Amino acid sequence: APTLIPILGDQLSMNLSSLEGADPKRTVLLMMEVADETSYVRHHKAKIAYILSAMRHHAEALKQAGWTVDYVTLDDPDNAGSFTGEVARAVERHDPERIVVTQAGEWRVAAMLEAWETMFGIPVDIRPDTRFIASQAEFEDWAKDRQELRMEFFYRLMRRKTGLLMKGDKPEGGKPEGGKWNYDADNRKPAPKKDKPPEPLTFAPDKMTREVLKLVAARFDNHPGSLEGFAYAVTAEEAQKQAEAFMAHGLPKFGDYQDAMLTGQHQLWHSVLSPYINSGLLDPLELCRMAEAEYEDGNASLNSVEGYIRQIIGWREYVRGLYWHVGPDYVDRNFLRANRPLPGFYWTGETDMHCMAQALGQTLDTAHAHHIQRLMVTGNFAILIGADPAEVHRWYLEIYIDAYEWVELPNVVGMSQFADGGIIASKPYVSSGAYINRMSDYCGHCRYDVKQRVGEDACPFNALYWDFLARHEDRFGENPRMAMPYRNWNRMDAADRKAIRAQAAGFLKGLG
Ligand code: FAD
Ligand code: DLZ
Ligand code: SF4
Repeated sequence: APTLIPILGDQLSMNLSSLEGADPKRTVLLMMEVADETSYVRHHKAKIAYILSAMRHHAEALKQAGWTVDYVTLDDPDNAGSFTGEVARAVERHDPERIVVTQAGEWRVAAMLEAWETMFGIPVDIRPDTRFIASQAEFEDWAKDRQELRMEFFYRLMRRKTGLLMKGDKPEGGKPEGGKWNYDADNRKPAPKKDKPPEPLTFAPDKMTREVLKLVAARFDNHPGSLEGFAYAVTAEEAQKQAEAFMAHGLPKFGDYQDAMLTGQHQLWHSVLSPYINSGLLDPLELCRMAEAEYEDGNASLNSVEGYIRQIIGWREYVRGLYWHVGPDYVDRNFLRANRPLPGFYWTGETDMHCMAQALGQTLDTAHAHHIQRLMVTGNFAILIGADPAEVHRWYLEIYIDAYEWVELPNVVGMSQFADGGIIASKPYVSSGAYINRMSDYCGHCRYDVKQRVGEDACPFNALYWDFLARHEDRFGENPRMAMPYRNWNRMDAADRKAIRAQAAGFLKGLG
């Protein structure tokens, strides 16, 4: 009897742990398009199209490599609609002697896998996902006995483990390249006037992708987002092209303009590789080695390359470790007791705030926005208005092409909404319009005046920011990292403070 190896939609890697040691002649790989996964939130149409097309292309690549693939499509009339239902049908079809599977990326699906052994009465070998650099045991070992779980320290451990940008033969005892671990201070340059960002690569949909686009348009008409101009890579080869283009044209300025925002641009000097890394088409460590080689060859500066590597072996690994560390009820955290519904314009992009219209519009068009748009525009606005973090979480999970719960949840609930009370972030990521104005060209195109705090034309972020601080003074007033803004707030005269708070109240009332 064969071994059955289910391959989930974010496990599109040839070197998956479940495939290790498997004999292609005695193995059936099972890939399943199922309604539960396409609909557990209202995913952006392009996200569904990307995942289904990448799955179909990966199935072809696996067959080319000599594997037997049993592929169940979404429109199969017998489709059971869930991973467990489809594995049950496959067990009937193939009568396997055992199931081998790589651990799922989230609590919800991990629980399904755990139930299979009892349910089907055959051994189920759930293997760790070795595409991550740190094992969960390593993360737990690092986290135990620590008061604070700061990314920076975990990152240093990963630098030592990988030897990336480490001097000396022995990475464990070695020194960081250039003498510092982190060059973030060099990475806050505002939106450039002269430098033109590289042209985004586009991948014209082939026949297989066109079929998927048709299926998604017909079946997920009520989901947010657009399929028009769908141009994502859907194979490992295409994703590799995008990676090479980024290394050549984006990486050299990645650090400098990491936080910059420009009207009409969602890529800038970013890589737009997260969808491919997260679904398995690209290997995170390999990308870091490519970036390191660009530094060694003198093509990219240390601040850019260190910054890029930190996002991957630092942030990405850290949020993944944290996701499993904090447990499934993290999703219910609401430290600030925020309960406002997310405004309707998050699903339409229709607002006079130009920064928001830009970030939301790009998101609805492409299912992507870069980090600072997610954190300091849409995320900032949501925390300032006191939006319900569970609802904010759902929005991010459904709207971004790279969103799987393990990576999205800590970024949203912890980093962006401070709903975990400060496990990830040491202070809330909030700002007035001044920050957005400094880092972008948005305010010049806006009907609001970023310099004003009160009145018809005042930038809403200003009053909302001060009102947020005032509302939460008992929580953040003593936080040393918030000392400066509180000093400024308390220095304003009482009448100004009152007018600002009235302005914020008026705006919030207008949101309904
Ligand atoms: P680049 O700017 O080119 O960064 C390089 C790579 O670093 C990315 O491809 C990604 O793999 C990794 N990375 C960077 N920052 C992070 C981070 N904070 N956490 C994990 N990995 C990171 N990223 C996701 O992959 N999925 C999400 O659902 C997601 N949700 C987010 C929600 C919020 C509120 C915020 C603030 C950030 C979120 N991020 C998420 C992180 C980050 O915004 C995206 O990884 C990034 O914008 C992807 O675009 P890029 O590939 O061009 O990134
Ligand atoms: C996100 C997603 C979607 C939209 N559709 C599928 C699908 O039809 N089949 C599948 O195997 N995976 C899909 N996924 C990704 C899964 O939700 C993902 O593999 C799990 O979240 C893993 O934990
Ligand atoms: Fe955004 Fe305010 Fe600038 Fe308008 S003025 S773009 S609302 S920060």
